[in-house]
Amino acid sequence: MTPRTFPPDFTFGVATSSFQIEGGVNEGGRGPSIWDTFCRTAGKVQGGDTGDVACDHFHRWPEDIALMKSLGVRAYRFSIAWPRIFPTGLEDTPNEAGLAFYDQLVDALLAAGIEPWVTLYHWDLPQALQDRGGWTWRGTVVAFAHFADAIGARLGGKVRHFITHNEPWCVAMLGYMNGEHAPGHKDWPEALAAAHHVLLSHGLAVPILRKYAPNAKVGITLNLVPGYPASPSVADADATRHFDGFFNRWYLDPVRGKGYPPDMVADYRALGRLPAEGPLPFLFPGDLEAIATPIDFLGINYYSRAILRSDKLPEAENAPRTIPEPGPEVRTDIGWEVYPDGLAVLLRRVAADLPGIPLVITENGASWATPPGDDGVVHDTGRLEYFRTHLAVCADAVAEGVPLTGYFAWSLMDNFEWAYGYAQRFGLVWVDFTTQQRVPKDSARFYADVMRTRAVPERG
Ligand code: IFM
Repeated sequence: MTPRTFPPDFTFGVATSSFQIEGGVNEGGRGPSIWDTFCRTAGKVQGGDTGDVACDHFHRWPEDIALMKSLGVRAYRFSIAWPRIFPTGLEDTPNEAGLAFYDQLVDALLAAGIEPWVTLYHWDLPQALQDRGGWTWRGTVVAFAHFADAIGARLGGKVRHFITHNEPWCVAMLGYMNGEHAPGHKDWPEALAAAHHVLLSHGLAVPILRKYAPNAKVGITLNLVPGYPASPSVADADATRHFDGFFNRWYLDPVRGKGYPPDMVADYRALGRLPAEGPLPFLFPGDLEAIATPIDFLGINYYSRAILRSDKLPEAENAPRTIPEPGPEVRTDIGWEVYPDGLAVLLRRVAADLPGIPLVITENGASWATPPGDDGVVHDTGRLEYFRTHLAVCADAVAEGVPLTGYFAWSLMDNFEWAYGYAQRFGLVWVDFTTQQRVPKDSARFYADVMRTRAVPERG
C-alpha cells in the first residue's frame, strides 16, 4: 500500500513547556510561580516532585537544540516562563536576563534551521499575581497584556509563530475548579471567571503581538476532547451535549465570535455555578469582541476522547478522559484511551466550526514509561504506534481538505508532568533524571523518518 504523505509546506515539530523542562527556578532573576508553590504543598504532586531541576534545559539548551537538529526537527514549540520576564508580574520593566535567555534560544534555533513557535502562557503564573487572585482577578489580564508587549518587543522581529495560551480549559478547570493543578482551588464561580480572563487576555494579546510582528501568525491552543455517548439514550446524548459545552464550546465559541454557548449558560445557572439570572458576573462590555479578535490559526491539543454516561457526568467534569468504560481499548500509563478516530472526528468538526482558519495540532502524544532495555535502547512500540495512527489520521484529514497545516509531537523529551511529577513519560527522548542523559527512543527514530520523508509508513 502507498504510504500516506503530507504536502511540502506541512510543519512537523516537537513541543515542550517552560516549567516542565527548564529547572533553574532561582536563576536569572526568575520569580516564584504558582507551580513552585504548588509543588511545595504537601500531597499535590506525586512523589513530592518539583520543577527545580526538571530536564535542566535552562543550562542544557544548546545540547537540546543539537538533539533536535540530529532528529531533523524543523519547528520547536516552547513556552516563556512569565516569572523570568516579570518576576512578580507587576513590574513596569522586564527582567533583561529573562528576555536574554529566550532571545539566545531563539537565535540558536534559527541558526540550527529550527523555526521557533512561542507560547506565551503554559501555566507558570507569577505567584505574586496569584496572591492578588490569579486568573480570577481582572488585573492579571492587564499584566498579561504587558507581558505580551515585552515579548513582542523583544522577539517579534524574529519569531513567526506565537501562541497566546496553552489549554485555557486546564488553567481554569484543573486550576480553579477541581484543584488538580496550581493554584489548587475548588470553586466553580472562580473557575468560570478564570476561563473568561484567560480568553480575554488572549484577545488583548493578539493585536499587541501583531503590532511588533505584522507578518507573524498568532493563534491560541485549545485542548479539545470529542465526546461520545455511552448509549443511544436521550440522557446520554444530553450528557454528551453538556460535556461538549463544558470542555470544547465554552472556549471555541467565544474565540469564533459566538459568545458563551446559551445552553451551557442555562446549565450553569441551573447548577448554581452562575447567578440564576442577570448578566454574567465577569463579563464587561467589549470583552466578547476582544476575545473574538481574528486569529491566524487554531492550535489543537488532542490526546483522547471521552465517553459520556448521564449518571457519571460530575465525574466526567473532573476527569473527562478517564471515565471507566468496558471494552478492548488500549490505554496509556496515564489512563487515557488510545483513540485516533477521535482526532479524525474532531478535525472535521473544528474545520466546519471555524471555516477558513488553518488548524495546527500543537500537541499529540502518549505516556508510557518504557525504560531502556539491556541494549540501551528504548523500544517504545506503544508510543510509536500511537504516533503512526494519529499521523495517519492527520494525513487523511489533509487529503480530505481539512486545513491542517502542522503537527507537533508532545513531547521532545520526558519531563515534569504536572500533578504526576516525573512518573508519566511523554517524551520521544528518554531522560535519565539522575544523570540528565537523553536517549532517543524508537518513536523518535520513527518520527524523524516521518519528518524526513513526509510520509507515514504502514505498520510492519
Ligand atoms: O504535559 C501536558 C502539557 O503540558 C499540556 N497538554 C497535555 C500534556 C500531557 O498531559
